[in-house]
Amino acid sequence: MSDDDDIILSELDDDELVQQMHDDLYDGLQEEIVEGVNILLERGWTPYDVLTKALVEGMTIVGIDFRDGILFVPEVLMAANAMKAGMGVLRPLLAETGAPRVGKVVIGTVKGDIHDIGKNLVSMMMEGAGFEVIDIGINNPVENYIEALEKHKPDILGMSALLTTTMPYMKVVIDALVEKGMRDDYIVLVGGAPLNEAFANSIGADAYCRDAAVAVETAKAMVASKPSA
Ligand code: B1M
Repeated sequence: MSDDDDIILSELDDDELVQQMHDDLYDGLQEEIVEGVNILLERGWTPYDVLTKALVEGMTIVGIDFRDGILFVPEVLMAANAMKAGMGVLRPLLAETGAPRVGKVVIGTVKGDIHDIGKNLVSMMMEGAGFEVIDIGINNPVENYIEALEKHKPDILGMSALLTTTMPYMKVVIDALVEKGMRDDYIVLVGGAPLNEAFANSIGADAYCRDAAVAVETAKAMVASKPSA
């Protein structure tokens, strides 16, 4: 039993509730996260604010303690699942903005990498901005990307990598596109915490996206300036 059992989320003011949600995310409490998300929405918060201020900021704290050896994989996995539960509530709301269809995106996490929260967030935000998103999941070898590109013929290929050991695989994918003469058919956007602009340039991507909001802005701008647009 923890003290948290006595806390009634709906009785907290917004700041306290967000703070409590950071704690609940840290403790991997899915039900409480879903409840907190719903309360903030009922109080008139936008889905985007709930996502960034209650969930993403909470996950940042988890990331710091994971890095510092205070949290370990099982705890982080629980936090990730709580985050996903909260994102599940927000997903339809973010996709519901009625924005006109602006383009198509195939997105996936690269081979060897199973991190998907950031990618899922990018997908949600892209959907909300009017993109059709085909999410091919995690741990994708080159073949999966090529198959999805040939099948869906998107405007954009998005790749995510969260590990310094998996980010070089993005170049493997881009090199394969070049080899097959497909590279110029797509805008290639890359993202993930260990990347930066210099890395994106060095592997031949069109742009590095620091976060989901930048991904949406970059995608919109690049699709709009495509010769065929
Ligand atoms: Co892992 N992990 N993890 N992990 N994990 C990191 C990435 C790490 C930085 C933690 C740390 O040490 N501080 C570290 C990597 C170190 C490094 O390589 N430099 C690490 C490690 C080491 C590992 C393992 C090796 C641990 C182990 O087993 N010993 C292992 C590897 C597993 C594998 O992939 N093969 C591992 C496992 C896991 C879990 C399974 C427990 C879990 C993942 C669960 C899941 O995703 N379903 C997990 C988590 C949750 C993290 C941290 C804590 C959080 C990542 C996250 O979800 N962040 C992370 C620490 C950190 O990043 N601070 C860490 C929140 C998310 C919203 O942000 O993903 O950055 P982010 O996405 C952002 C942007 O980067 C960008 O937009 C997103 C939204 O704003 N973006 C894109 C991302 N992808 C994009 C694609 C785009 C555009 C933008 O395309 C267009």
